[in-house]
Amino acid sequence: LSQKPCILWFTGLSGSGKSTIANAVELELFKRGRKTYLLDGDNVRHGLNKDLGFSEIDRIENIRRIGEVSKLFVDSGLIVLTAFISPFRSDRQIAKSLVKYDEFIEIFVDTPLEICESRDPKGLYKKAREGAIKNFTGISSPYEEPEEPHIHINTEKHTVQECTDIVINHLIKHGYI
Ligand code: GGZ
Repeated sequence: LSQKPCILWFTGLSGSGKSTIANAVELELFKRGRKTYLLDGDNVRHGLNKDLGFSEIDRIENIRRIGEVSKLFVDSGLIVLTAFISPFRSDRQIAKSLVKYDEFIEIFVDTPLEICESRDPKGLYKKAREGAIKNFTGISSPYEEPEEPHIHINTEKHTVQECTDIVINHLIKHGYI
């Protein structure tokens, strides 16, 4: 089965659904016989990037390393999925610039702050509001929305399955799979 290697770069707030959708897309690609690798906080922030926190400078370095690792995986022929807030436009632009123009697909997981905050599965927004967590994205640290994402997912309007289909259909339409 053929595939055109690329990076599916998911960006959005904490609790927006990036990881959920990225995992569902990866499962669908696996079912279709495609080779993938998913980078997320679980396998990156606990390992390669465990020396980094959430200051602006650390987030910049976090995304820089993730971009470089993603590039290596693209070179190895994989469809890479990344699920990080990646709040700064300039950092996403740098990650994009590391690969060929058609190898980077920016996916904006657009869930309003109020919805993310109402979900708050780990209680992080509550802690951020109380000031117990500093520099929390959306509360005390900025999130710069993508201006022209390749895929804009409005999660309020779609189920996880529909969000997954949107991404898969984009990959089919543009000849990645
Ligand atoms: C944002 C934070 C913070 C702060 C801890 N701000 O919902 P989660 O828990 O699982 O996802 C968030 C995750 C964000 O890490 P990223 O590597 O994606 O961020 S970035 O791209 O900006 O470097 C959240 C948790 O880490 N978390 N402190 N202050 N999210």
